[in-house]
Amino acid sequence: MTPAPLHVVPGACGHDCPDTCAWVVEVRDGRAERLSGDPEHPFTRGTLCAKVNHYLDRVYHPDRVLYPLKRAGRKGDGRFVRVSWDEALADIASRWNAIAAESGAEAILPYSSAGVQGLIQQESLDARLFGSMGCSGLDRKICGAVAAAGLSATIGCGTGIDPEQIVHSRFIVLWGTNTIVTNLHFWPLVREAQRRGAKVVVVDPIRTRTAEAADWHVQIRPASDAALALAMMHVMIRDGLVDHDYVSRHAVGYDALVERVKEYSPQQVARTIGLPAEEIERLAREYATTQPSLLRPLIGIEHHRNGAMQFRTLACLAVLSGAWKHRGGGLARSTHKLHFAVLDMDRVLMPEVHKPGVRVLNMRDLGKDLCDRDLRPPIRSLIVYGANPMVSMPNQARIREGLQRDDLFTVVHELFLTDTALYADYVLPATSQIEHLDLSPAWGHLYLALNRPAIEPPGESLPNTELFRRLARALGRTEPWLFESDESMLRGALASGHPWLDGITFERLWEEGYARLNCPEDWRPFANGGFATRSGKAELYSESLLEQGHDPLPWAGEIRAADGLQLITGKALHFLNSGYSNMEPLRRRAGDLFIEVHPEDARARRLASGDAVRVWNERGEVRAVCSVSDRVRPGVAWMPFGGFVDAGGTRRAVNVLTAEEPTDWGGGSGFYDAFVEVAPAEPLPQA
Ligand SMILES: Nc1nc2c(c(=O)[nH]1)N[C@H]1C(S)=C(S)[C@@H](COP(=O)(O)OP(=O)(O)OC[C@H]3O[C@@H](n4cnc5c(=O)[nH]c(N)nc54)[C@H](O)[C@@H]3O)O[C@H]1N2
Ligand SMILES: Nc1nc2c(c(=O)[nH]1)N[C@H]1C(S)=C(S)[C@@H](COP(=O)(O)OP(=O)(O)OC[C@H]3O[C@@H](n4cnc5c(=O)[nH]c(N)nc54)[C@H](O)[C@@H]3O)O[C@H]1N2
Ligand SMILES: [Mo]
Repeated sequence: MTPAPLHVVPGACGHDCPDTCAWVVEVRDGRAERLSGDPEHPFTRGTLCAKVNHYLDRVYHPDRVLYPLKRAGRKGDGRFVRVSWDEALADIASRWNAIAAESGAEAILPYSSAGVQGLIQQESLDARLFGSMGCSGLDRKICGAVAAAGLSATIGCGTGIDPEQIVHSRFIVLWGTNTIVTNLHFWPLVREAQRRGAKVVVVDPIRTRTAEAADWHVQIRPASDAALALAMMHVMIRDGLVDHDYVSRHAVGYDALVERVKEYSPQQVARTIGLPAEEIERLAREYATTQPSLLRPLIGIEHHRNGAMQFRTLACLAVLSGAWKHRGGGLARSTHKLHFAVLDMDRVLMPEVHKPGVRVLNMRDLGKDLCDRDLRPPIRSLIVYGANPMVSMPNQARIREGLQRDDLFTVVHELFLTDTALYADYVLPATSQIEHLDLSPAWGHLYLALNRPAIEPPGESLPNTELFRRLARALGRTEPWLFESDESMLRGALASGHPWLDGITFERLWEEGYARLNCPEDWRPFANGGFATRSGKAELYSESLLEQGHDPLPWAGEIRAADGLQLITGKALHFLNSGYSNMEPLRRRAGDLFIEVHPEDARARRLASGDAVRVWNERGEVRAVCSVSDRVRPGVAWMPFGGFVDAGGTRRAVNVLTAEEPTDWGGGSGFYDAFVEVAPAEPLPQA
């Protein structure tokens, strides 16, 4: 018998990750046999990651939700029965129509995040449908928004140079980012720069894998980054290491900044930062004098109460050094806006059809808002897609309490019965990335990829876009723009006429898989100033911040101190946020939920490695295994974020310990300003 022919279909990873890898799927007889990194793609270079190497196990996982499910037990206990799409859609539509008639459509909250990160599956027809209904809006500020807002206060935007230009840098500071774990495909470029003579510094309170691989680990106290940047500026100003030519042409507020940083000598702030003054001095001098120097932050430092200020001060540092003038110098963060500024997003989202003036709720506050009896109108229905807030948002206990409300009607569109889905009235089956069409812009590089569907959706699963078409129909809507096809929306987005998209057509992407935006190779966005601030210059002093009630000058920001250990809950190697934590062998490799505690703190609490411990604060408690480790500083503890059971086997996540703590500005969440106590627990039950 001749074997069925093999089809090779190019696509791109849709996970919320800066790397957006291009992949190739080998399909035989309708079944994906192999999925591997595209060897030709300059960023992917033929490799995937610890998670996506198991992507096909995710696609064909026996636990995938394949049919619409209706709740048959109490919320949270996981009993569901299979129903038809028609039945589910008709029921959802009639309930929503009733809620809208009684309380107004604002009583319905669509809740989505970047679970599928792509141009149309992440957000397109949903924005048109829910926007035109006048449902509550969602302020999606959990990831990246604070960084962008903080940088914008100084340089007018949240992006910097093309990250690939890092190979031209000579002094690289990976500032609060764990590249080897979270941005793996960027690491070879860091290495290449190192081979060409660059020094690689990591600023992180934890000795991460990335810190271990760097030339210099600056192990600061959490949230003291702004203080460190101010002390570095103090040294640069004092020692004549400022690029005065650049600053005088392209910045405002220098004299006021000079006054301000007088309070931040390395001696004065050494204790706050938790480093010897000499180390701060040396970092400042090497950073200023080794050009091109590059600051590379991702997300880590935005998850503190002073998150925006931390980013604002980093941007000031890059202005004083004049590094923007040099190839590979300045600051490199998310490239998200570079893609979205050249694609025609208004064509996709159609803001003109949205009802104006609707209430907007911050995603961080889901638990609080669901439990708020005074909220007018109350949230009576929730539809969640591309997100798992029960695990990923702060204050899990409060979210659980909210989702348990009998008078809340919850719909979840998912691939798996996540912790959020367990509380749904309806769970609707979603496609995986190899089953739908999308365009994949990247937040870690400038390659735009087309993701082609490689296999048929299993069971009755549907892409997000198709779900919203069917919901619109069930709601009795007839406007043609609620039913536009996926391909038509993608073609529309590509037809912006922006020169960076010249020649990047749907046909070309279909054939070639991806294309680099037509950004010049040697692109130095701020070499000659041109900042998109109100003054048109880099704002070391910011009138706009003053108007919003903030200090117009950079300062250390509010650094929270409390009893107990400051708990950092960072990204885990084997999980993608909460994703993959339901899968063997990834769960096995990640092991039981653990907490890393410094030897001094362990001694004071009589803890040893391997001990079963309780970790708690005023919000809740989890069980973990203790790991005594000098990867953390005294006073700091680390736990991985993402798993869905604690070490005692209870379905609760580290976010039981975090609060809906707003950041200074930018609307984010101070996850990492959580403080906990740790004590021995009774021995864990044998696994
Ligand atoms: N394997 C894996 N990869 C991922 C993800 C995942 O879950 N797993 N998630 C993806 C997502 S959504 C994102 S946003 C990115 C995030 O990518 P990163 O920003 O690199 O990841 P984080 O773990 O959020 O934080 C980075 C580092 O900041 C440090 N940090 C915490 N507080 C401070 C501080 O006050 N100062 C300094 N200097 N450092 C601090 C943490 O210890 C951590 O090592 O990763 C993406 N990639
Ligand atoms: N303590 C702590 N909390 C954190 C963080 C931290 O570092 N520490 N990091 C924060 C950050 S940076 C982020 S980005 C958030 C992430 O928080 P979330 O956005 O909630 O991320 P995930 O947990 O990955 O949940 C995404 C869900 O989308 C589903 N999904 C995937 N593809 C599709 C699709 O095509 N359609 C539909 N309908 N669903 C799909 C996945 O199965 C998954 O369950 O978490 C934040 N929470
Ligand atoms: Mo994120």
